[in-house]
Amino acid sequence: MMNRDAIAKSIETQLDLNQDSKVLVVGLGATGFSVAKFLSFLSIPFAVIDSRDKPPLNDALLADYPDTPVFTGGFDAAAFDVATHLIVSPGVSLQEKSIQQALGLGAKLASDIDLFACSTSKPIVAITGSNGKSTVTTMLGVMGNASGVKTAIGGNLGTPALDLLDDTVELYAIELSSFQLERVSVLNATVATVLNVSEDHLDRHNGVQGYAKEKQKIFAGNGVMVLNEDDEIVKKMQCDGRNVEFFSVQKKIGFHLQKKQGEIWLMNHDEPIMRQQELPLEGLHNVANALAALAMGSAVGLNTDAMCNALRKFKGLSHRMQRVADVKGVAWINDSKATNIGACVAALQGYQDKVILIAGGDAKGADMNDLVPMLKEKTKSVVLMGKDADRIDAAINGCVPTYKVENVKQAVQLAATLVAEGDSVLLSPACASIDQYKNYQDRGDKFTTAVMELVA
Ligand code: UMA
Ligand code: ADP
Repeated sequence: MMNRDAIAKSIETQLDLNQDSKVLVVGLGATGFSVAKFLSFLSIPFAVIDSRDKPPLNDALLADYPDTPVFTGGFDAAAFDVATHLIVSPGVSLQEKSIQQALGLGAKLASDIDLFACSTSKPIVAITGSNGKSTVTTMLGVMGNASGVKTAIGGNLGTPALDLLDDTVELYAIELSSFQLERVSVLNATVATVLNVSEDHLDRHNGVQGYAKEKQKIFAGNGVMVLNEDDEIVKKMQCDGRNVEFFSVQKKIGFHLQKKQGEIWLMNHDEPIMRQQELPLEGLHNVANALAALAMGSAVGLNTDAMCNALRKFKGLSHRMQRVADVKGVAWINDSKATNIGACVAALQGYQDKVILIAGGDAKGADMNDLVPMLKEKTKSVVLMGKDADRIDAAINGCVPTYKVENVKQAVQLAATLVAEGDSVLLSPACASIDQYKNYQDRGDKFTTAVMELVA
């Protein structure tokens, strides 16, 4: 973190924001609260607004900053009218009428990520993509720390970027969602990647192209671009005059795979760096994630041996292809974080034999027909739950046996009646969980509990 005066100056220069500004912090979740703390630190006056009646951090904010004007239960136009700057949380759509009106009247838009980027001179590694962001961000954290470089990880991953700022941190690895990127103007990451682009959040973005355009904003500035050679949309993001590094699990380019004396090696161009079989994570998509992480780590000068050692020990994150139990020869896998089609496809691709799939929830406007070829190839039957169960069933249209249930617990109970020894039951919903659960963790935990009840 730079000193207070340097940060104030940087924010004034880059965001035209100073102690005379009237800032409205829109959203009082984790992001809004981090922004409030940060503005207080700089003595910049602000008010907070949230459309919810009782935003999650309302009480915490009032306990710490009792004099803050807080508006809840709607987006009151009066609060917006006086604002010179809006700092809008990622959960709030920029298409909100009051936001559009305020911007039309000349208010400036900024985000917590802008404030963060203005406040550090340390290298920032920025990661986005439809899938693999959290895995790659966490890999960079373990690789950085294993290399003796104090690395802080956060952003969409969980800890708001502003809460990571600390003098002792030497490297920031920040996961960014398309919602965060759509409101970023200052980032200039030392190295950035778009891991992949598949349909997601189409309910909030203007088609896949609009969604990809938001993701591309991660490259604003002049840092190194790390691009996925295997992704048609991503590889076209290459800009002239920029340092570019590729990764690929299909072609021999940049960080890639090569067979040597019967073994597959992860390569840094011509240099073999580790054997694929040393990676504990399942699935080719995780090999792609490791290559992307290695490319980014190398771009910021991390030590190759230390990075590889960290990857050898990295067992992955919960709710991503996590084997929760083996019951009578049947593997039960929790991939609740598969909240879009791309993640579910990647999960199924990893299987040789057909699985019993538990899917469904909120499809966020995605075209479920895109999932069907993989379902035909890799599933014995599909147990469907949640808001868009009927839409998925209509897309499957009888080409695989389907069963409809009310929730994930019933899905486990039903799947248990379908299995034979040697089968895998995979929860990889291809949908968000918010129609029925608090979040994907809650859905994954309820899956695990139901599986454990079977064991008992
Ligand atoms: N909300 C309202 N009214 C408001 C403000 C928010 O209804 O005035 C709702 C939103 O629609 C949303 C929820 O409240 O459903 C939370 O929104 P928020 O902006 O307050 O969220 P934060 O608590 O600040 O958390 C955000 C990210 N959440 C979202 O983008 C929805 C967190 O990512 C992130 O970890 C955190 O900032 C710190 O950077 C979570 C997420 O689900 C994990 N991200 C999505 C994803 O990964 O698919 C994008
Ligand atoms: P994100 O943070 O982008 O949601 P995660 O690392 O949390 O990514 O993984 C989310 C889901 O996507 C999990 O189901 C995981 O198995 C799957 N996944 C991870 N990496 C990839 C990838 N490179 N391509 C496709 N799916 C992936």
